[in-house]
Amino acid sequence: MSVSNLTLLARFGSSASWRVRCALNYKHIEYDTRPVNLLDMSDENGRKLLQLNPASRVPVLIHGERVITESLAIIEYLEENFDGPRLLPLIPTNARAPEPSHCILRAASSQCRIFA
Ligand SMILES: N[C@@H](CCC(=O)N[C@@H](CS)C(=O)NCC(=O)O)C(=O)O
Repeated sequence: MSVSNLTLLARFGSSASWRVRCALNYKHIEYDTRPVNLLDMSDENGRKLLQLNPASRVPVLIHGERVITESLAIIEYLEENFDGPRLLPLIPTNARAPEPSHCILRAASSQCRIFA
């Protein structure tokens, strides 16, 4: 799959951004990074973030026309759409319980808004 149109809106010190960067690099996926200054979103990258994610949080992955927010959702998207080393264990869909993923999403969403 071509990856030339993969862009990550991210912040250097953001753990959620690093989570996605680790996944991208582990899978050897090429991407462009657009750094966002969460303290001043008046520049182009900041305006892009506000346009794509009204929650004004990074990371945001842009893949062509698709916009994906939430680091764990991005990681799952990468796993399902790109080749490379696996990030998640191979578990048949019908054997997965919904609870674990809900718990993980809650855990990730409980990250405090340090810039609010
Ligand atoms: N649950 C989200 C958390 C995203 C998040 O909180 N990002 C922080 C940086 S680590 C952020 O953008 N904070 C800006 C703000 O809260 O205004 C995820 O996993 O992507």
